Amino acid sequence: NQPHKKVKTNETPLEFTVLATHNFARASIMRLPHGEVLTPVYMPVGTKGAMKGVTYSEMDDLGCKLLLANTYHLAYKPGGNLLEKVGGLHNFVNWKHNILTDSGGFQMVSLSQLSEVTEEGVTFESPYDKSTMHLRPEDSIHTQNQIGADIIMALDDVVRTTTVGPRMQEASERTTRWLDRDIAAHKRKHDQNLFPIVQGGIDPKLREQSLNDLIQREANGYAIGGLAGGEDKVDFWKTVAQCTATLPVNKPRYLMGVGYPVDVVVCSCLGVDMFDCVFSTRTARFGTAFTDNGFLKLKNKEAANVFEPIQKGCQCQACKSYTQSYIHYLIAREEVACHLISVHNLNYLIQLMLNLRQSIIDGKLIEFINEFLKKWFKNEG
Ligand code: PRF
Ligand code: ZN
Repeated sequence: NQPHKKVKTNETPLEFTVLATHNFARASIMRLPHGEVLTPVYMPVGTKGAMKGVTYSEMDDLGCKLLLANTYHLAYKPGGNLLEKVGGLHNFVNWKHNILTDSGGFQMVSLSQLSEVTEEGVTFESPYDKSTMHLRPEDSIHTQNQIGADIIMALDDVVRTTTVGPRMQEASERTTRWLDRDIAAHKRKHDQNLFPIVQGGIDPKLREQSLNDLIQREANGYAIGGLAGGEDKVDFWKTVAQCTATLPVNKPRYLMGVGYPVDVVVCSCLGVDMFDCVFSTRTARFGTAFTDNGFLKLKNKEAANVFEPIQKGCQCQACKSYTQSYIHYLIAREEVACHLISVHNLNYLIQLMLNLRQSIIDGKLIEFINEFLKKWFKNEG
């Protein structure tokens, strides 16, 4: 297992080149220490240093160039020290392309009622063994430096999107104060990009304050956090639009936790460049596949009589080799069914982004959107 060579040696670990635009939508190339990423991009989530049900070599075959992992899970096991000793997560899992790590706070807060947030940081009781973990901005960045991802995330104070009043304001302002501690603690500025996370819920004034504060800190890219948490769709879109309209045009924008096909298409049109979500693989484990005509529930008995692939023309392993009927039969019996549907869903999203991106380059985004929406909502009349 050779250590992976970094392909970029310039002093800045991120170069972002916009190739074409259509209104707010952009087709770009993001150059990172482990190679180029074409954006808009969907990033599959391998929470614990592994994809659920999909190997890294399969991710490579799907053309994935940027994967997501979580600091909290990796800090718990195998731990930052071990990962540092083997030369980082890339080496540990033998992944030669890019990795992004989330900072951990969001997972701690969303995974448990047993977490407490103070100005110092997040304290959390592990659901695994009841041990307590303290995660201050300094700890999150230290662990992320040890993990060695190409993009690392600021520790943010995340509250429910629908929270209003002083607690939302406190969370948003604390996120900025923690960012300054993150920046001070960050020891690998030459080869790891620290992305701040815009907070402020769905309140335009708080978002504006957060945007202004973070933009002043001049990062290589920015994330939009605190959304996709049960807020109204219109509030969601308005907030994304406000953020993309204000963030610098020459830097990548990452919308956290969004990966529903219609949402990634709409938000790409609003100027988002990066997405991540566990939805594609989670829904696959419940037997649901993404198709051009919307969701396909392979558990339904109708599938037993369909002797065609999940999606005609799809080049994934599942569609090239198997019928819906066979996958329907497998679901009740074998783990591999979830695996096949996961591979298909990941391939679907990766290809969706590539097609959308190409349509921006070809000046055909409108046609692409018309076609996508017409097919996606076909079954709903
Ligand atoms: N912050 C962090 N990770 C996240 C989010 C966030 O706001 C979201 C959005 N709900 C998903 N993942 N650090
Ligand atoms: Zn497929």
